Amino acid sequence: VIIVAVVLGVTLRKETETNQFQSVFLSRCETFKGNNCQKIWETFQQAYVNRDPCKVPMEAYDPLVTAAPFKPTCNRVMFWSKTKVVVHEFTEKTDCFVTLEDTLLGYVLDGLTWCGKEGSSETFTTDCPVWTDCENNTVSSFWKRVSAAYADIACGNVSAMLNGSIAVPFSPTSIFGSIEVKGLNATRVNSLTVVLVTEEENVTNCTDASLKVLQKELPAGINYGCEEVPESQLQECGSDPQRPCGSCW
Ligand code: N1C
Repeated sequence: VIIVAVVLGVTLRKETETNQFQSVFLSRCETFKGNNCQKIWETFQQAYVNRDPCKVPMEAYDPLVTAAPFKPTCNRVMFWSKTKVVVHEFTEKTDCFVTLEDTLLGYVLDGLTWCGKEGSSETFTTDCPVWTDCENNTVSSFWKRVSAAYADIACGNVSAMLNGSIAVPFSPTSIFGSIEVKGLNATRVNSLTVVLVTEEENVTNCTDASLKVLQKELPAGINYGCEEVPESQLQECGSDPQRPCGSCW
């Protein structure tokens, strides 16, 4: 009886882990109208279920990107690196900019952890490998794949919020540096404006060496600009929803 109870208990616990994750996935997905969320969920799962969580390449999510495609977005795309809280505080308040987390796939998976296991059809949300454990892990490969898709649909003038309070605001190994910058399509994108968010104690400014590296990495034909914007100015700017887009810096 004890063995049966333990086996049953473990099975039930696993089922709830999958079910809990699935219900978060589906309820977040349903907030975007006009999508087949059940189909998107099934396509998503196929990327990692029954696989070694360290052997999920970014291509595993290709069918997902096909099932939930990104729409071309001109002049509103906002990338970011090491500014997750500030950028979303800002974009939440104005309709001028769209981050990946404002799109269906970015919104659904933001802040979540998931992985599969060989020989199992479950989704696990604990003990999943992270970047430092292995490069091709379930979660990093997802962000790399959707970031590539997001860069690919960017058009016109794009922006990137970087952190002026750290020594190296542009890192070529970040997702922004390694995937998004290189993935911009010069036939569609005119310019990239770096919004370097500064605080009272500025560590860097627009003349920073790492930003020279960024300019070099930018595909030929895309113009570059940089604005130093104090965090207080961002907050002020975001608090006035009537303010015209593009007047914040
Ligand atoms: O590696 P980063 O930043 O440069 O990646 C940020 C960059 C943004 O422009 C987004 O479009 O890549 C996209 N992106 C996300 O939208 C995202 N949401 C949550 C990348 N990563 C994202 N995450 C998680 O934060 C994910 O787990 C990843 O590893 C971090 C990236 O943080 P970063 O180093 O500040």
